[in-house]
Amino acid sequence: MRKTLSLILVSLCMSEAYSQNPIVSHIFTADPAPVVHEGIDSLYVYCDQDENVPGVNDFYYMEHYRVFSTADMVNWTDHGDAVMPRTAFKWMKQGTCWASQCVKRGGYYYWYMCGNPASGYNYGYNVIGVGRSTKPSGPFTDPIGKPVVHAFGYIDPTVLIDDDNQAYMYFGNPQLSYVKLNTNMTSYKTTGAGSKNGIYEIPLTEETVGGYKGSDDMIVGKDKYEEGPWLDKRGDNYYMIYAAGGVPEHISYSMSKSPTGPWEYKGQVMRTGDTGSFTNHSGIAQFRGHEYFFYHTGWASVGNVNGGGFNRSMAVEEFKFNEDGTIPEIKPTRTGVKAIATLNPFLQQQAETMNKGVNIKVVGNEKKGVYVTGTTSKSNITVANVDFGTEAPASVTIRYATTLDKGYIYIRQNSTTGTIIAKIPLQSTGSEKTWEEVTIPITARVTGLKKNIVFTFSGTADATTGNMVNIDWWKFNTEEETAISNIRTERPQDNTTYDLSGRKTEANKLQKGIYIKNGRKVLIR
Ligand code: FUB
Repeated sequence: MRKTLSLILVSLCMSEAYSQNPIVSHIFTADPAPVVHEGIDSLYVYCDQDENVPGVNDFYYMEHYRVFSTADMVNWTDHGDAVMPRTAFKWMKQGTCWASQCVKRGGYYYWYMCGNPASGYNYGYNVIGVGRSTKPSGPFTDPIGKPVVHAFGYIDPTVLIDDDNQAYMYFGNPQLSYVKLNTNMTSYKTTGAGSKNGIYEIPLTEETVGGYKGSDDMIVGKDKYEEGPWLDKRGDNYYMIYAAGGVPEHISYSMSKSPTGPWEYKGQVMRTGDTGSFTNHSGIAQFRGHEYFFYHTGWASVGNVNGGGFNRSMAVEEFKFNEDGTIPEIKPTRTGVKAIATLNPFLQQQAETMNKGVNIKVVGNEKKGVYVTGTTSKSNITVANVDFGTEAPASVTIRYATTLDKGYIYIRQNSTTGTIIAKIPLQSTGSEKTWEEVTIPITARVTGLKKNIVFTFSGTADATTGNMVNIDWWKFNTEEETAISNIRTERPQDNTTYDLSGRKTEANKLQKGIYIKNGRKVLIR
């Protein structure tokens, strides 16, 4: 469903909302790869979803790639669980959707990812593949039906298209290597001086990455490249940022004046700290003049599952490059980054745009539609930094689908127990996929900048589906907009039909047009 998030820019001093780390709390997310695609005023983060099941898959079990985007740094839009289905890549083994990165070239977005090959495919131990889409949030499909490159240790691809249009893809654990991608972005040049069939290996020394692993498995020197490379460029400086040191990992970096090195080790960016995850994986992106550093932690708890090394969650910090181009040390924080814009509640907002989600599911993709499911009366969705301005809304419209005839969605100020702004009675729409728009009057006057508004739920989940309600989008309405909307105050009891001016109309006198019956729009053709 089309993203219509639109934001009013405000100065930083007007807005004190913070993202709060981790940035996604309704699922576990790992290996963040941030990017601002040319021509789109949002920051996207591509990642994978940790779905470790203790006792079943006690390792990195990931079956879904995920994409999140933001325009304000405090509310993130979850683009669904089917943005790049693993099943679209027949050669990729189930549950091995590991780290990734997406770049745009021409009219296509290319999402590079890694994992293990499915049984029956003779691709060695690790594979790096690519999905392609015309949209940044997909759905992505397999353009070539095979990996781009494969061999033991070929994981964690990072891609940079340089100013001369040559694209470089680095990857690897424990060896850092790169290829020069062809302009089709799905294959690489298989010849080149100093390469083995097009694969260039970076010498891992104290000079290039601060240290190396000795024959007795000990780290020799101050540091050591491990995995998760991130290739980027600012001015004429190239950056290689990577997880280092063995586990627990920290983040270190090297710099060069060329995308192919020689690389010079510069030091640690994020030290091993109390992040609750023994791996770390980072990426940087510049958005509206701010530099952001993304990494992962074990900080989120999802439902009753605690975070940890196999249940990770993405986080973000703002930083500034030093004057000489080096990167300062960045500390992990719980507060995260400041909002850079407010969210306008008078514009249609997707339900999957949120600061925090508890006991909810976000499913679908841009083609099928993305929506949020509230599953229990403990489900809630927090939207941050919402600016109602000076005119209090008179009503709110919500597009939902439910099989329940009991229960409510509440919209509250500030917290899950805050003042109720609107109370939306649930009435069965016929099925979980039959959508209806309902407009409800506001119960508490609200103006100005609100730190949060929170959607909470009451009722009992459908015994068959385990769900309560699916929400597509919501929007507050001014008095003027409300005057031409149908207002439902409670579950409608009669079948009276109204025209859009609110005049009662006899059923046998309906002309062509839109009417309201039982609080639902009826189209007479
Ligand atoms: O997420 C699986 C693996 O853990 C990634 O490929 C590594 O970078 C590490 O974060």
